[in-house]
Amino acid sequence: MPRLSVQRLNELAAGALERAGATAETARITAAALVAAEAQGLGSHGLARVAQYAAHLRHGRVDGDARARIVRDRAAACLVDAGEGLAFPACALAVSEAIARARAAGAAFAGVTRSHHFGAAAWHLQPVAEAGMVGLAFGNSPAAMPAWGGRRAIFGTNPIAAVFPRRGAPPLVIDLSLSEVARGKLMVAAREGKPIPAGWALDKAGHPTTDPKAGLEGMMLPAGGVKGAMLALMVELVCCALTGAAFGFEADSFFTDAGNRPRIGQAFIVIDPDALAGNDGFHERIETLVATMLLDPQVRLPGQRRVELARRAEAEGIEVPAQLLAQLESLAG
Ligand code: NDP
Ligand code: PYC
Repeated sequence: MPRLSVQRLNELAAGALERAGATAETARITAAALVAAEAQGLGSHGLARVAQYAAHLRHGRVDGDARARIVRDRAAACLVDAGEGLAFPACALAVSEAIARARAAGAAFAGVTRSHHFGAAAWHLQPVAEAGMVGLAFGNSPAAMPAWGGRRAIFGTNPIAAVFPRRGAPPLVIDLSLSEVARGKLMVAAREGKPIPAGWALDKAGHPTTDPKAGLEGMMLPAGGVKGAMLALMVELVCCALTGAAFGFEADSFFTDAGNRPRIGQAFIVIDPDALAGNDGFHERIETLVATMLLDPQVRLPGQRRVELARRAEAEGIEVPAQLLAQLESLAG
């Protein structure tokens, strides 16, 4: 498999997005997030999304010239309008606002409306951990799961993420979809011609399937049954009722080139531990829990695997399937 440096992949991904109509700055920020996801082992939210975003730019599903801006603003809360553009610049603005406001107020909420796919949810929280604060991220996505008991897709796979900084160690990073797995994992399995485990998805007739293509045409199953479905409902409400964004059932699939502008929402909460237990108290509590967890040698901390993979990718480059690389090179011209 060809191996490319992180820098070369950034150039290719940014080139592809710019050629499809994104401004140079939007293309740069978006490419950095997708390459970082690939480097962290999240192929479902990495380079494979470049072609998807480029197709959305070309089909007018996303405005390549959009400029994110703050449209509502009160004390520790603010709302960013992504302007129907790619999500990454809008989320970066929301997170930097939330950090600044949490520093002043102790905690802050920043919502994003009229947005698009925001990739791996935890990516956006990196600056929060670097600022020594706790961050939570929520995003809704096009309908892929039924309400509990229903047969029609209404909620997205609706990822949630959290970061908790540590002193002298990588932050704890918890980052998951509220479906059994991210839908992007079906996209990757379909590309590789591999079956998916039973329990991930239903086909369009509502029967359990191990065929990723049938699963993409059908529905995802919620993580943990009714509890995942309730959390997905909560994410729709936090990301859309609070921001005015479109619900999952109002947005066309990201996995098709044509469709509407999804106009979905994201939300970020930032909390300064210094306003609560105090920084020393916060870190003592975190390390006590971590040390207790690690007494069991079978346990690993969430987030560490991604950091190690990213370090290795930075040093050794990233292996990219030949077909995916050819697609990237062709899109970048
Ligand atoms: P995974 O099932 O791959 O991982 C879920 C979480 O569990 C991660 O934090 C992972 O940490 C942790 N974890 C898994 N196994 C262990 C273990 N043995 N010990 C400790 N921690 C463990 O996630 P999903 O498939 O649900 O989601 C993948 C990505 O897709 C996420 O980044 C998510 O944000 C993104 N996504 C984005 C969507 C969007 O619309 N933008 C929609 C859906 C998903 P670790 O990373 O360290 O393995
Ligand atoms: O991977 O679950 C997912 C997803 C939903 C929308 C886009 N990707």
